[in-house]
Amino acid sequence: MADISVFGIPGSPFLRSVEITLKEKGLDYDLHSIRPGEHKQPEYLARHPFGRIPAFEHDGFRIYETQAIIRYIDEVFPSPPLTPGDPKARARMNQLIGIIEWYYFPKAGAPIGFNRIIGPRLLGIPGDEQAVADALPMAETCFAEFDNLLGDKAYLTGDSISLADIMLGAQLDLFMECPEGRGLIAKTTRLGAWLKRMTERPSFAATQPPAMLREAA
Ligand SMILES: N[C@@H](CCC(=O)N[C@@H](CS)C(=O)NCC(=O)O)C(=O)O
Repeated sequence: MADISVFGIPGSPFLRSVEITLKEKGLDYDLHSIRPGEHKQPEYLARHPFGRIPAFEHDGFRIYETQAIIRYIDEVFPSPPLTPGDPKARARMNQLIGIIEWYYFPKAGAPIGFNRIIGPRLLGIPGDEQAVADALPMAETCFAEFDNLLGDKAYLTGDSISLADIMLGAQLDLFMECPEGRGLIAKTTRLGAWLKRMTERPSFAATQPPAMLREAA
């Protein structure tokens, strides 16, 4: 049996992306939950010098950065494949992962999610309304583009799920706990139905964020 360990703060959509990938592959793993703040302590920093969530270990091989982790899992455990064989579909997957990492998470999901969910619910810090307002235009652009890139397909890159569906599904499911997230998805044409399909998957059901985060806003 694979010796797989995942480290992080439950509720992190990046941690959840790794867990969902493992569940989709039918792999067992040990989840090492840490509390907020522990990710800046020496023990965790030895795994992840940048102090971000998650970190991963397989048979003594340690790696961090979510897309590197899930691409590794997909290569080492190829069934079912989560990377399209077709170059154009694979490029689309890579493009979406880039959008999530460069635009959506740092400029929309993180500032809005922190001030609506993580700060008030997990850390007891009141939300910064200006930070939410400043992030909204980028969130609008991202939702419009996710909807556009999905198009009429069942999943982001075709008829079956890819790593991009997993990463975006984990991000948007948490974002739906904010009124801004629910408002934005209501304006899309097909993204809402896609997110429902994703969150109904057993891999999503088995990796729900903690109730205290889901009860937000
Ligand atoms: N590029 C990193 C981003 C990870 C990331 O930003 N994780 C967030 C949680 S969703 C985090 O660690 N936040 C805590 C912090 O920044 O201190 C990855 O893909 O793993």
